[in-house]
Amino acid sequence: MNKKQIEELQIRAKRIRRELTEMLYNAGSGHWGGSLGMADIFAVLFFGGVLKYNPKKPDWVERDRFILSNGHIAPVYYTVLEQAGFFGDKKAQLRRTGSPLQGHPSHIHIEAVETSTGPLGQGVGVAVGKALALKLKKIDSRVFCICSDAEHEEGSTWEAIASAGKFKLDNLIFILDRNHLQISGTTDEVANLGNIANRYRDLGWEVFEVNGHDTAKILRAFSAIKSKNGKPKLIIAKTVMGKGVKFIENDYHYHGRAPNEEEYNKAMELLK
Ligand SMILES: Cc1ncc(C[n+]2csc(CCOP(=O)(O)OP(=O)(O)O)c2C)c(N)n1
Ligand SMILES: [Mg+2]
Repeated sequence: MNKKQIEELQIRAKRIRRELTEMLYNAGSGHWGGSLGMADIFAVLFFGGVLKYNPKKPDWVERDRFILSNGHIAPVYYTVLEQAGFFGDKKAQLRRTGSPLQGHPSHIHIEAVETSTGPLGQGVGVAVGKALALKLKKIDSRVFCICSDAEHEEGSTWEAIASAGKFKLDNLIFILDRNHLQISGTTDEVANLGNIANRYRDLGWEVFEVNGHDTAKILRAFSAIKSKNGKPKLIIAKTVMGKGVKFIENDYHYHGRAPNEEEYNKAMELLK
């Protein structure tokens, strides 16, 4: 990618941050901090030529499977699906009764949502199962799964990671939203995660680390993971919860809060 294309992705990420902020403000509830923190990664995945998808045919067999395991950051996902054309002209409101934009992503409501998520640790297990199924069916697609650091407090997450190593699922890519925060404090305060990279390596994974807000480096990380070497891949994205809205950055109280009117106005100034 050249400099201009990288700049376009940075502009895209800002637009994603603005639109998800508006979506949350209109809803009056939802998860703002983590959504802002993952906007740069989502921009590269969906608009940087990484993921294979067809908004007109969400069930296209050769699509890459994308799973947002930390389903609470649904606002960034919905914003991206909308910008990528998955919703056509339909406008829906977040968190309204009957709306497809449920508080957490729901496959029943949106076909493009590969699997419903929300319970921490659930999506990672499904991602491993889908990667194994693709191998067995000899379909040459990949599974991309975004997951959070608090999900690594769940025992079942580690069972899934161990299985992926055992089955040599080199068609599986996890992107870890490593913001060191969760709902009630830092991940260090709440649980001891140890050295996540080493734990994955021990279980047969290849591990990459990247600044989750540096578009050029994120692109480079995604191009480094193409090798079919029998190892599932983990990209640890070092992120800042609330990125782009200075006055909420790194504050876990914004894990599950939507902006009030004053915060919304201030945020939109910052995201111009
Ligand atoms: C199995 C399960 N336990 C508890 C919860 C409640 N819960 C929602 S988000 C969260 C932690 C959030 O931390 P993280 O996933 O790292 O997301 P971030 O705050 O960084 O966006 C918890 C405990 C849940 N959704 N699922
Ligand atoms: Mg976190």
